[in-house]
Amino acid sequence: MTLAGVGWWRDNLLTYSYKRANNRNRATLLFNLRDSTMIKVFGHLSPDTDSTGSPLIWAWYLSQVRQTPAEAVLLGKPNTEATFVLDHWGFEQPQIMTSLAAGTSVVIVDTNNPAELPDGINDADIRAIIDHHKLVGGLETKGPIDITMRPLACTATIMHDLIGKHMADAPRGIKGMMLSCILSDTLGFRSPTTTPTDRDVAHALADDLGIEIGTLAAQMFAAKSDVSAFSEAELLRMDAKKFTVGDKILRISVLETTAPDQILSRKEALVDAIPGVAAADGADDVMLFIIDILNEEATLILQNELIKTIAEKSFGVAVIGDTVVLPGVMSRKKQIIPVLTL
Ligand SMILES: [Mn+2]
Repeated sequence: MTLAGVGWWRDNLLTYSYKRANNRNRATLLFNLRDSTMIKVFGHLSPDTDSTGSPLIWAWYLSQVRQTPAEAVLLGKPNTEATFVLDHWGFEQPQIMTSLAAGTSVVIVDTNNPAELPDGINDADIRAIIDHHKLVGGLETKGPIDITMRPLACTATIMHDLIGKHMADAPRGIKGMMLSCILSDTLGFRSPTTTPTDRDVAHALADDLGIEIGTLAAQMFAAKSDVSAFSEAELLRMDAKKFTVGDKILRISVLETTAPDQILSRKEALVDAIPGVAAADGADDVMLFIIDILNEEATLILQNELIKTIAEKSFGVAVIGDTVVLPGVMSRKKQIIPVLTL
């Protein structure tokens, strides 16, 4: 075909599509319909491995199995473990969504807490929620929707069950991502949140993939522990949830690591950064727990009298220095939030 011929085809096809769209309003309407039917699947702000991987798993399931166009997006930069896991299983980093247009179709995974979701979440068209956290309240939907919340350690474990027999069609990357999400949320089965279902699903996936769980978990935790590139303020916000204790609003921050000394060597600088972070985030104070994954204990920083009092009353420990070690404490959800008292 000559160059002129290409031009003729291009012009005529454009005319044809324009005529088919009838008028500008109809064209705009069609565009908006197409845009809003592309479902965005996302987890919480400050995405960890489960909030990065589970949206990819569910977007695969919706698009490829249910024939419903969907894409995974992130509500922020993934943490170092999630970045490692994306690369390890051959995924591009999903786009980071900075604003949510009203009416966008969304599926929310790994949280049901509006404080961990974009502003205007209730103006979106929430199609489904899949989560393993306590019901917080505050989300509003346009109609009845599918909600699946189960007391399992990981969103991906729930998805494994929901996807059911179609797991046989899942590509290696999806299965691997599922396994990584479970190893991350269970801290390699060390966290007391781990259920027999999480273990069984993880072992079945590892057998299927022909990989050794201990090796993958060690690589993931090494990636998570390399926090040298982050500022003190970034560390305090990396995995932090707001919680009210007595009349105080606290940011309960946990850092899961196999190298606690790397963080504890920055203790003074972390303590100096706390007032600024608390003020900027509308909290009275920050409680920072450094979770030692391998030794299965937490070190809590005691930067002032308020935090010392909370530590004594909540964990029944006598505090003397500016840190306290809490043996066996691994889970904010199961062992920290429920006992905090002032
Ligand atoms: Mn999770």
